[in-house]
Amino acid sequence: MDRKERNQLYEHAKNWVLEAGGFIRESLDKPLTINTKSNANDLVTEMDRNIEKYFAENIRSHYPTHKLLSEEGFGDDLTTLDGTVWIIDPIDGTMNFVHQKRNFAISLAIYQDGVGEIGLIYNVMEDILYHVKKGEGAYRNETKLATLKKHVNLEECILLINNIWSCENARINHMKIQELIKKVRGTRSYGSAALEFAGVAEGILDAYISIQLHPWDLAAGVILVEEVGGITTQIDGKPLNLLTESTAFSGNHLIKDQVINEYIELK
Ligand code: 2AM
Ligand code: CA
Repeated sequence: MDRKERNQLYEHAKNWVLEAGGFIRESLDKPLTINTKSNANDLVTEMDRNIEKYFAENIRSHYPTHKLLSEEGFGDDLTTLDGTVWIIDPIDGTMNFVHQKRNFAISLAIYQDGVGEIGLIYNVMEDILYHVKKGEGAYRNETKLATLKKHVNLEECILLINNIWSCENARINHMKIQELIKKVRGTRSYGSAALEFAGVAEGILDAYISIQLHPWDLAAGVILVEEVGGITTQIDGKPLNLLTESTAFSGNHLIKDQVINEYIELK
């Protein structure tokens, strides 16, 4: 994708993200219909659907050849990432949205033939936009993000981890995860994967692990973290596949090797 095309796409995407954020803020006090999806704690509201519909309609009218991969059903059924693909989570951190009315984000990424070109993560209530154009720097609002520190000992790390992974788990050796939790300086869990990736890219959090993310939870975050010299893989070090649900590690290369080699045992 050339620079001119990327800039034009970026301007549209940014304007739609900011406008969608405005709709959410304006509607925050109105009553919400809340439903559940894969389990009783996996929430969705009509706001998730309305915001995704807004993006789908805009993308289809301005860019009819582009594809959309998204959470709430307005996207395309994709079997490849060929062409220009928008990957969108209209509200990442829906549980936070419902219970806290803050700490949620809009996550939007644009990939060209599988390569991440544009990433936007908008913390709606704090009005903080993380944004990246591949090769042109990653930003938190107008502030350029620094390259990640290369050497951080695990003992000095803040690790993002959902506590549930450290309990009995069919997919991972949870005793090793408990060892990792004891090893690091501290753990955090924000409840919005996109904001967790943004924290890693900002360098205020050192590593993120999850055993269940969808493409729209991580697509923008991956581009942001990569732009500051970090890496995102599956939790066993294999490359991500953005067409399927996946495990994820994100952070600097050194922490990745330590975490994956010493603490991750998939069953
Ligand atoms: P969501 O809010 O868009 O559903 C919660 O720790 C993070 O994991 C959120 O980013 C959430 O995205 C994501 N997530 C992925 N799969 C999930 C699931 N089955 N249930 C709840 N959260 C899920
Ligand atoms: Ca969501």
